[in-house]
Amino acid sequence: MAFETICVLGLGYIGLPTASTFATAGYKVVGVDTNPSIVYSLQKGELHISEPGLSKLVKDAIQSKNLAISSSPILADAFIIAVPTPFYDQKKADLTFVRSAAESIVPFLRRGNLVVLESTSPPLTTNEVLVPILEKSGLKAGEDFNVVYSPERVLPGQILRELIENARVIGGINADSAAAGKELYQIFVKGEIITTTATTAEMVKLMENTYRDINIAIANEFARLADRFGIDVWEAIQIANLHPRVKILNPGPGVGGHCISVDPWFLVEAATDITPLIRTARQVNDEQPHFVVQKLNEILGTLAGKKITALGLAYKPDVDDLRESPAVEVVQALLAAGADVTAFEPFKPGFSIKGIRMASNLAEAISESDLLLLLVNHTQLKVIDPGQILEQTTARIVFDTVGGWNPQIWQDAGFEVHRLGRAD
Ligand code: SAJ
Repeated sequence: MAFETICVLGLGYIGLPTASTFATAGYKVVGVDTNPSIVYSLQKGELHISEPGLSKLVKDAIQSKNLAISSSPILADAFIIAVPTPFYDQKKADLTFVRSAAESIVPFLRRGNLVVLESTSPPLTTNEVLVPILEKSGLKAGEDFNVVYSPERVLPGQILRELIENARVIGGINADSAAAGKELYQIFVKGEIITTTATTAEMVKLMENTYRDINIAIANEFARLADRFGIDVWEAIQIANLHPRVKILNPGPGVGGHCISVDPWFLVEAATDITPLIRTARQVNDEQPHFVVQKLNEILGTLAGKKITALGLAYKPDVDDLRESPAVEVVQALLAAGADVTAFEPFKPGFSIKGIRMASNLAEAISESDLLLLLVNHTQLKVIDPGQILEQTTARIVFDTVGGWNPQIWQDAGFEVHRLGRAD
């Protein structure tokens, strides 16, 4: 099958890099988004999301005239659906965007086309949700056109590199579909391309993120145990990880982002009766911001009226993404407990949270403070020199939730140091 025109639906963190990468590889691509302001800004070459290298890639793609941005699909050889799959408050997957993207393809679907679903989805979505919608075209999936599920597995902050270098799983509704999907992604993927069934590919994606969630949950429980038994969890993890078959992850204030904190629920929703471990891990990680707040209450005696400087609000180090961020949950809980919170997020100094004072730089954030709270291990927060800031802050207590600061150096500079997972 020869692909000449590719239509990518959903121009977010995955769709936009994917569309631009196909375009810079020489293929005609139409990127579709239903949000008019995204279409308008992209047509002017302005990005609505931030990811290293993406701005240049999109500009190159648009300048090459291979990438056009539109609000509706066109006739194409391949359609790639890369829309979000959020979840409702009841922890249920919301497939509204997947369904409407599929519906929008129906009038343009032709014999010989390939349709790819990339959005993270509950098991069986490709076969039981996507295929019936596409067959409204009167064509038969697997005979007249091909359908695959191929999840994105790239790490925010490293999307452009991982898109090309990571192994790619292509799950077809039949063997011909899988072969067509492999041919499409061979255009730019340098990692291994593995073909399998659509449902296996759906499970692979959910299993990867669930595995990571459970491993972070055990690290968070180890931090609580270390605190209870009077040891330093960071030291214990370092020693345990010398074992050749042990790789414990880092504890922290919780698990955020739009993937790991969401995807395991898709499995719990799909099979509640057989997923107690997955559910419990989610609950452990969701409770972690409150564990941090409880520790702060113990350190300060009370939170009411205490001036706390929260350093970092992003969901993880060195990104500007605050979605589902545990750091944001911590500051909101501190506010609810009556603390006077100032926050500094170096990647989004203009961000605002009701009731929180946002500082535009470090000096402003720390000047009037009782306690400095490190919530995100951003490189520029990790390298703060306690000796240098001692005179700039009224705070003499620090609480490090991410193991970013060397306790000895901070103590030597004159601070009382507390760390998550370390009884002091
Ligand atoms: N975290 C910890 N301790 C750790 C590692 C992470 O507390 O040792 C926290 C982070 O601070 C963050 C959250 O977990 O709040 C998730 O961060 P992450 O770096 O583990 O993952 P994401 O959400 O940025 O990206 C994940 C990746 N999945 C896996 O590593 C299995 C990525 O490859 C996926 O493409 C992405 O989810 C996705 O889109 O599904």
